[in-house]
Amino acid sequence: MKLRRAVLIAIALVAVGLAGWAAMHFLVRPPAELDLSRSKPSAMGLYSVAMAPEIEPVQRGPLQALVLTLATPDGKPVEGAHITVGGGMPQHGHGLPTSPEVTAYLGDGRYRVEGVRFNMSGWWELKFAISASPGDDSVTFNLVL
Ligand SMILES: [Cu+2]
Repeated sequence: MKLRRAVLIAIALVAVGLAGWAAMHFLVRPPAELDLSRSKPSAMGLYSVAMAPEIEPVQRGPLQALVLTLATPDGKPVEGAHITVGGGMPQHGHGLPTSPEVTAYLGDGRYRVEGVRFNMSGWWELKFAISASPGDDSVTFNLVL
């Protein structure tokens, strides 16, 4: 009988854990005031940045690409930038499932970023660390799938 009770307690704990996990992943709503704009100044204002997914609307599942356009605040294209990509789901505490990278410079301050994948619905952040002649800066875009 002791074993049976232990098994029941274990099952109950697993059920509570699963319910908590499900609540965290499926019931949490993105913040109401989330900035979903696709163009904005970088955090320190060194760059004007625009982020354009190649296929709209952005989908959950497939690998996809986007174009990041960098300009100075007065509108001159920024060439020769080194850009790294990070991000994740702030409400889930995990990062990106892939490691997106800049694969091509397209001219006029436009950089192609490949290898982006969103494997869950919800609020995602895409963070770009930018290093070019104006200096080091970063920008974060929000997406809700
Ligand atoms: Cu998630």
